[in-house]
Amino acid sequence: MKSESKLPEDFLWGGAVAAHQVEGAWNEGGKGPSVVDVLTAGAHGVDRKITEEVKEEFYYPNHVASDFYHHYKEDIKLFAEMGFKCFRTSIAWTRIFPKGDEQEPNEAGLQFYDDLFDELLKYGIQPVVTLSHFEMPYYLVKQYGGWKDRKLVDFFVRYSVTVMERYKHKVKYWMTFNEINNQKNYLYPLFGYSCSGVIFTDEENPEECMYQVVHHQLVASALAVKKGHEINPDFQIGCMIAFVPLYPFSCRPEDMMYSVEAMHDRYLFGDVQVRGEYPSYIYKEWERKGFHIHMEKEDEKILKEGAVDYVGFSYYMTNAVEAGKAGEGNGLDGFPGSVSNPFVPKSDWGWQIDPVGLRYALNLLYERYQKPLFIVENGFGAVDEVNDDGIIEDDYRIAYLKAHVEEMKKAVLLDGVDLIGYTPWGCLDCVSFTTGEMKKRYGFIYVDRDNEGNGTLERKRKKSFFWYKKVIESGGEVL
Ligand code: BGP
Repeated sequence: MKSESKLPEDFLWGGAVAAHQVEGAWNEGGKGPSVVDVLTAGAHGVDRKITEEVKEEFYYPNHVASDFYHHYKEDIKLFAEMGFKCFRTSIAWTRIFPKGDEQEPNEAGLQFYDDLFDELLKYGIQPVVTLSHFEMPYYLVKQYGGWKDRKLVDFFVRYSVTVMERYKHKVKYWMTFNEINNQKNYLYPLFGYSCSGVIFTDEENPEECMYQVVHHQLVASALAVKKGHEINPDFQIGCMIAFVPLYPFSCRPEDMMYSVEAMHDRYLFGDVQVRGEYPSYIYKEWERKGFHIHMEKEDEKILKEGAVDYVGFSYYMTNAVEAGKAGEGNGLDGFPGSVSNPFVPKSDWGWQIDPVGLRYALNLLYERYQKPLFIVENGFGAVDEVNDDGIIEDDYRIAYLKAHVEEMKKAVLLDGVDLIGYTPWGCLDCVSFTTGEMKKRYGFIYVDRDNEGNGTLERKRKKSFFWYKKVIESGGEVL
């Protein structure tokens, strides 16, 4: 590929975070508690705990996080300095509807996002907004059992319409549910709980229950898309899937076929959101397993009318699968047949580092859906050290991102994939979702805060900050 290759002028370079991982101020401005506000800190290898209520003796990292709620002006100024064209964040549902089932929204919460979006727009940075990023109102869990209850569809739609109406002239790019397919990891409670507020009872078949819960979300997502288009026909509303392509471990036909079957897990919810209907393989699976997923008469039509405009996805890694092997995968992925891939290295957290896999992912998704794609998360979680001169030399992060941007460029410039933008995850250091740690950092901007909550919250530009600035300035030419 020619080194002078650039991505198009209107390519959306930026960065991504989620409200609960950066904002803090968990009980300010009339905000109600969300599921993550009762999640304790975890640590390397130790799961985060779901508590019943906030208890003094526990530490809840989200309560302060990076304190973006109070620092957003300073942070946005730094994003502008890097040349961001867009910034992906989520709206905390509990700032708008503190309990989730109210009729009227909380004006202070709405005003906060008005101010935040205005500040971004002041610098010509487009907000890209996720409606639900792992943080539904906790009250809905206690009162209704989370997304098991179909009433949640109405509550979510009311919330979505409220914010889409309010910000219709400020936000063009929306996404409904973050990494909706993570719920396929239903045996890993953190995902099920934070995505849908569901804790399975002993009487339930967790897998069947997960499909019911996700069906409610798919209906809610489709209704939000449809109503969003009525509010402003220029809206671009996407799905957001965690895309971990699964390679066959070998060219043994059994491994190849197993990888195709296994990939159904990756595609399922995106298939519904993009094509507006459930794919044939899932009906067969439900039949085999004897699952009955309750659907209302109108659901088929709702799903059809609420197909998304683009496919947002996160890409961190690939996995390999071997037919007949119980998993020794990376823990997070949890796919039963996943095995270590000897051809790719791993991060300290066991995430396989595979830049070529990003080009592969882009090709797979574009071939399948023929819709614009948006890489809304990608990045390298690492422990950063501030050296004696106060500098953070995160060359490992630069190397990771450089290699991924190179492959992303190939997908666009050589393969013709229609890619809207690229927003590396955790552009501002934030709380890690899976571990609850602060020390697993992704940012271009360092935030002085440690795992125990110590630190001044001061912001510092890392070496990667200056690198990314040049990348954006040159349209991806200088890497
Ligand atoms: C994705 C989530 C993000 C984010 C990211 C990195 O699954 O959408 O919220 O946290 O992963 O994961 P972690 O923070 O656990 O390293």
